[in-house]
Amino acid sequence: MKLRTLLSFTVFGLVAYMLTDPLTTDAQDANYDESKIPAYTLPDPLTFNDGSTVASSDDWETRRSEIVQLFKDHVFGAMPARSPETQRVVFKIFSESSIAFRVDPDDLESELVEAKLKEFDIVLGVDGSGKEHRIRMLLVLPGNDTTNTPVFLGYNFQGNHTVHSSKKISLSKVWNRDRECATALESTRGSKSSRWPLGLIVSKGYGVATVYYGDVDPDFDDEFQNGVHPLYPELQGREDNWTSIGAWAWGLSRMVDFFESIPDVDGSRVAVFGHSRLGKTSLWAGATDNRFRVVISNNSGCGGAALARRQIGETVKRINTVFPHWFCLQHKSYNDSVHEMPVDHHMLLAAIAPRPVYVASAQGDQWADPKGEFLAAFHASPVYRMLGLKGLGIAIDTDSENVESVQAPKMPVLGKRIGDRVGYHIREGKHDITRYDWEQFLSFSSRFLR
Ligand code: GTR
Repeated sequence: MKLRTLLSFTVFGLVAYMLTDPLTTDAQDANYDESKIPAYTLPDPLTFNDGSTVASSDDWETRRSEIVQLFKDHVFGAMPARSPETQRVVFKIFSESSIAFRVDPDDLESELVEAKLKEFDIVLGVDGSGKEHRIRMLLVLPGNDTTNTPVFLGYNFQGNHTVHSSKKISLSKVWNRDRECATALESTRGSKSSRWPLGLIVSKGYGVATVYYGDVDPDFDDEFQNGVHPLYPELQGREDNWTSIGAWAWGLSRMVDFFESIPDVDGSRVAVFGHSRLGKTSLWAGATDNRFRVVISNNSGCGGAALARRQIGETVKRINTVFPHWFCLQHKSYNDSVHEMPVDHHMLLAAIAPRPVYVASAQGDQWADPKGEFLAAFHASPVYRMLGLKGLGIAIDTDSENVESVQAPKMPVLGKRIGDRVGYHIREGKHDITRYDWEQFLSFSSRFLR
């Protein structure tokens, strides 16, 4: 074929692909008009399944367990039960080195901070065929000889080596999300470093722990044949099947088991965070495991912090269709009847109470419904208030404190963090994690991790 013919075929193919790709067309065709949101009533996190009221903080743990169970049954699926056996940690150190980071890599005059890099291979279990399931964690610690460090724990999307350009970090050797190559390319080192301001985080005395999420479960629909799913085959073939988000959340809990077994990290001071699908994951991990001291979701949208009933931007039907492995079978039954779900996502945030939860949105990320993320934070807040704590704690059009019963609060202004135990910000810009986001996570968390 002549080069020009090949080129025109390629351009034609690309245009045809862009017009037919469900990700592009659905995002364009989605509803972004507030006036078209159907009327909805949110289920009340402070009413028990039997209709009785959660009268006092003594009732909360029982109601919280009910909410978590509802999310298992209707949204994210079941999880392997915890036992001393599943929590037994087997690991080995893969590498250990020293490094120094600029607090601001764009400013060569900024402070240089010492840090330690450690890589661990952690065994999560042995599947039916006798194959060990291992993950590799990158742990970045402040200083040179720190113990009991509070850490931010979160997955990365494309391999540990993408968080910083240092050659001391090993290249990811598993399925790569963008290219199906066995080992990641050298050229991708540090490619996501703008999302990981390690110098800034370390300068505040925190560590960072990260694992490539595909190490726990590759992110495609293979009917749960790979990743950690073969470890628990009994959790498949049911309406509340163990999903990919469920597997990633479970993996985060196993990482806390690991922290509890090493001196470097204080396992009781772990902030779990995640962006986008991994923000949905961090919320689910935070709800199911109360060892996470702080829970942070960034641009998590549909299936994360955003209220499903608003049906604006990404919808339950669309997410279930394009990413069937993220949610359980039962969740698909709400594709056309989201109002029948016994939960909405303000209850996912509430299930983290009394622990602090932070929700971050971006103005240019309407697909994730920033307003729905904010409203979920707002409607989770009465739970905190019932517990004698301040949730979002916003006063709306009045001077009084804690006016969290007002039905239609206004969106906070761009670039201004609000809240108390429930924190929120919306910034300018697109779907991403920025240094600004991190500055907010750090200052929100400092009260609880110190
Ligand atoms: C999108 C998806 C979102 C979000 C995002 C991501 O395609 O529609 O729900 O999770 O991916 O994870 O980057």
